[in-house]
Amino acid sequence: MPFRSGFVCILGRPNAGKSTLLNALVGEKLAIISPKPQTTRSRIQGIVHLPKAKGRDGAQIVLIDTPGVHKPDSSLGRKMMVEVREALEGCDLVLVLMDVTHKFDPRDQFALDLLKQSGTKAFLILNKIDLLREKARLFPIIEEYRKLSDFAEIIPLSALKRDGLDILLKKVVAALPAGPAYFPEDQVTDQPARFMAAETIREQILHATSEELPYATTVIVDAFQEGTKLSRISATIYCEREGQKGILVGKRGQMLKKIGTGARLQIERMLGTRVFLELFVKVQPGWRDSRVFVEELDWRHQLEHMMTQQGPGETEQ
Ligand SMILES: Nc1nc2c(ncn2[C@@H]2O[C@H](COP(=O)(O)OP(=O)(O)OP(=O)(O)O)[C@@H](O)[C@H]2O)c(=O)[nH]1
Ligand SMILES: [Mg+2]
Repeated sequence: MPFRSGFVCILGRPNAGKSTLLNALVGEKLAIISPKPQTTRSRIQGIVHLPKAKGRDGAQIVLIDTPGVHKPDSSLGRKMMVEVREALEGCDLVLVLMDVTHKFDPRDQFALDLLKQSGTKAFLILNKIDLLREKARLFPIIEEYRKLSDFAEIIPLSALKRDGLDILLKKVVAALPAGPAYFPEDQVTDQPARFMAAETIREQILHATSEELPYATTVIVDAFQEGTKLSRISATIYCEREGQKGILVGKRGQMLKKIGTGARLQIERMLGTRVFLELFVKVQPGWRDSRVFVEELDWRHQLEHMMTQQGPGETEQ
């Protein structure tokens, strides 16, 4: 059989476990995770390399993690939904992820409507089965979901416990067309380390803060110098109000220190070098509603800007 490859979009409501599934399938921490909805803000590719083995064709799956489908009420939210639509464009298969512990509601329907518009073949993934006390409960749930849309497969699994992933991978590969490997074998994502570092800092903020603050915060890496032994990173955390800045800095800088230490340890693991991380906090009133600011946050946009500023061949990552 020929080598198979294709683009597979992971779609679903906030908090369904899309990023957890991406990381589990790729086997690396590429996307940040949190129990708070709307954690992911831009689409990220994660590449699964499957060499030819006994009983299996060789394949490359380019997974695309997306922001949770929701009705946006800010420029940031609208941009997140643009990211979802762009990810759906031209993909070969959609994995619609639903949290099996939640009852289907109009917000899930919104995700199904997007799927319908795209007209792409889809699998329904019922995630978080580890939370079902009685596994027999799955059968009526599967029957209920079967009526909702014309899914090619319905696969229950637990992304967190990595239960059911082999079956999923097998079915995904079988659904992909014959095609070339799009990425070299050592590449697992399209997202440069510079932006993964920004996301890692944001993940620490999501875990350390509550209420409005996680949503009113964003991170931009201002300088990123990767060395062989030591890497130097300087980043700015933007929030919307002075009070939020106070919380982010904390008493005698304690909160910022906690965020910085947590992020540094993870970035050190990612880069394989020691990291000197410098963090600043700035107030940017109403940034979530500034179309220009939100556009500048887009890492693809930042990357393009850096390329034109530095000229080809001189790019820091
Ligand atoms: N028990 C259980 N929890 C899970 C599972 N998959 C994900 N979670 C948890 O669900 C929460 C949300 O996970 P994410 O992967 O960030 O969800 P997401 O769909 O990417 O969310 P957004 O980026 O906000 O759209 C986290 O607390 C995860 O640990 C699962 O299979 N079982
Ligand atoms: Mg996510």
